[in-house]
Amino acid sequence: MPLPFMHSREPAIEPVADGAIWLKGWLPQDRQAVLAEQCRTMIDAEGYVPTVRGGGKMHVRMLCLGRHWNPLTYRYEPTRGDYDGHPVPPLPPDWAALASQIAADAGFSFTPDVCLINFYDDDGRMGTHQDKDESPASIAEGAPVVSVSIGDTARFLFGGLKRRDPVQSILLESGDAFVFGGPSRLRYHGVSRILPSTAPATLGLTGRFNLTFRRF
Ligand code: MD3
Ligand code: FE
Repeated sequence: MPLPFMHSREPAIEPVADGAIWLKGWLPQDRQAVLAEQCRTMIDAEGYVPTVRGGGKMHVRMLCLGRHWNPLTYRYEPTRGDYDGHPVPPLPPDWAALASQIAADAGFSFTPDVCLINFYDDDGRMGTHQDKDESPASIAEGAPVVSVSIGDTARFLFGGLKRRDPVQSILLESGDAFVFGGPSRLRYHGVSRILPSTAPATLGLTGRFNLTFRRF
């Protein structure tokens, strides 16, 4: 039986760039299991594969909490205007508290109001992009994005402020957190591939959930 605060690996804090802090093994396995189960339930009930401008489909299954990110307009909305018109499920307060705690460990004061859940199967990926659809006030006040990885390992690509800047390849494992703020907030990034069957066996999970907490 896993011990109450067992981690997948020894926790470590690693600054990757100015404002980009990798918190390896931050989330203990028992909390990973709880999050995995909550994500599974919510994505199965209300998740969808977003269709982007031009009609292509993304290679993740997505669910927005707190506010809906519209993949056709690249704007945040109170309802799912591009998909089914449903209201957006709320961001659970204990999830917001988790993100605040992670941000604090990275040196940021942060209260999120949005979480995007992305589910990646074996073929899941996300092209390189910038996250710049949050409000100008949020970007200006320096609110970070907090990411939590659960399940299979992902090859995460972390670039610079220009699309052609050099890219770092980082393996994000289950339980890792990452905080992107300050001068790293608008860096290009993406997920080039999932490493199948690498999730901790105790999670009973095939695939990867990524939670990104934001302040709209
Ligand atoms: C760097 N998600 O949802 S998380 C996204 O693994 C997104 O699902 C990826 O990119 C995923 O937009 C990457 C890491 C991440 C998230 C947000 C960032 C890195 C970031 C925002 C700014 C800079
Ligand atoms: Fe992103």
